[in-house]
Amino acid sequence: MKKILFVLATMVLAGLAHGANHGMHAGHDTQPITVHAPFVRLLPPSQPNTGAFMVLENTTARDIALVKVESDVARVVELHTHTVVDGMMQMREIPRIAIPAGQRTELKPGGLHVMLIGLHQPLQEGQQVAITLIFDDGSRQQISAPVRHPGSEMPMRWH
Ligand SMILES: [Cu+2]
Repeated sequence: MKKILFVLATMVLAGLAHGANHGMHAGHDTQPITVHAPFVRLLPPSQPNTGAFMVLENTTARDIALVKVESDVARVVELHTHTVVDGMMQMREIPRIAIPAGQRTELKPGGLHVMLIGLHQPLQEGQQVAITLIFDDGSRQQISAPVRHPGSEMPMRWH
């Protein structure tokens, strides 16, 4: 019973958050991109850089790309991917992350990610990081991503 109540409460809260989001974008009837399970990776305080991860779902019938990300917690924010160069995994900056019509693009450790470079202060576990996503149609979406250990993300299955 407790579990059911929790699930209901979560649904209600998610609904409220969704409604609030809509209010901020008076010009748009619906939010074209739904952001699932965003988080920022907690690293030791000595690390000046970290990554932000999330699943971006395109609920429209047109292709959309993430082209820029802003956050006040870091000096520079970049879009990154991982590639293998001479057998070594390397990160590199990319100009855009495509979210094809009706599909989901997953940003995850070892893959596509948002790179937060030059953190102004060490992040604390549980802290909420405000992140602004900017898409190629000029629309902006504000999200809040909790800071957590890389190993503690909720298991997600999209199949
Ligand atoms: Cu990176």
